[in-house]
Amino acid sequence: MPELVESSRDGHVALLRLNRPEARNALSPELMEQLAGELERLDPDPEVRCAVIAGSEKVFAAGADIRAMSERSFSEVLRHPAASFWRRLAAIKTPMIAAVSGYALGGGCELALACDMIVAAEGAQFGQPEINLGIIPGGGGTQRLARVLGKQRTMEYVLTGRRFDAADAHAMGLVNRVVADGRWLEEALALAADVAKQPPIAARLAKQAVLVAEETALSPGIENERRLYELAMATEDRVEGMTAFLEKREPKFEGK
Ligand code: DAK
Repeated sequence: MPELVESSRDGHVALLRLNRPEARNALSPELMEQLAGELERLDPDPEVRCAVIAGSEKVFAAGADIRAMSERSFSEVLRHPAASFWRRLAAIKTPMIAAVSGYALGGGCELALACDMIVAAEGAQFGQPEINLGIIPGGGGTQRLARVLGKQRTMEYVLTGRRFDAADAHAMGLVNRVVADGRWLEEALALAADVAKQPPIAARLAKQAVLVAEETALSPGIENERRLYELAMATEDRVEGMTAFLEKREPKFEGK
C-alpha cells in the first residue's frame, strides 16, 4: 500500500507530504494516524529541528474524509480516534510549517492553522466549508481562525463556507508569506532551514512560549515566558551563542 504520508529529511528539516491525490488529500483516519504517528516519531529526534507539512501543487488537504464521515453513526463519532489527532498535533514540540498550495479546506485549513507558520502559494484557497455539509469545524477552526481573524470575519467564513485566497489570508495575518505558485515548497523549506539553524532547545521553548499567548492572559503568559527563559539560560547552547557573539564568530549549536 502506498504511503499516505511520505516522509523525508534534509539536514535538520523533516518534510511530510500528504499523498492521497485521488481523494484530494482528504484526511482519512488512516492518513491522520500516519501523520500523527510520524510527527510523534520525529518529535524526540534531536536531529529534527523543524518539520514542514505539505500536500501537492493542486491540494494541501480537502478536509476530513467526507465518505468516511458520512458512514459514521453518532455513537461512533463519540468514540472516534479522529478527535485525538488534533490533540496529538497540538502536543508536538518541534516547530511546524504548513506549505500550502491549492486547496486547504475544512480539516485541511485546520491542519495548516495547527502549524506554527504557513507559507502559501499565490493560488492557495482556504476555507471552512463544513456548514455546507450540515456540520461545523471540529479541528479547532472556529477557535484558531477567530484568534487570528477576529470574530466578525471568522463568522462570515464559518457561516457561509466561503473560501478566501492567499492574498486575503496574508492581509488578515493568517499566512506568513505568499510566494509564486511554483515556489511554495522551496520557500517553506528555506524558512524551515532558517529555524533549524537556531539552537533547538531555545526554538522549542520559544514555540511553547508563543503558543501560551493563545491560551492565557498577559500576566500569566509573561510569567510563563520568564520560566522558559530561565530554562534557555541553563543550556550549553546559550553559552555558545553568547560566547560566539563576543568572539565575533558563528555559533555552533549542539542542542544541549
Ligand atoms: N473527503 C472525501 N473525498 C473527497 C474530499 C473529502 N473532503 N474532497 C474531495 N474528495 C474526492 C471526491 O469525492 C472525488 O472522488 P471521486 O469522485 O473521484 O471518487 C475526488 O476527491 C476528486 O474530487 P473533485 O472532483 O471534487 O476534485 P476537484 O479538483 O474538482 O475539487 C475540491 C477539489 C477540494 C474543491 C473539492 O473536492 C471539494 O470541495 N472537496 C470537499 C471540501 C470540503 O467540503 N471539505 C470539508 C470536509 S469536512 C473533527 C475534526 C475536523 C473535522 C471533522 C471532525 N473531529 C475532531 C472529530 C473536519 C471536517 C471537514 O473537513
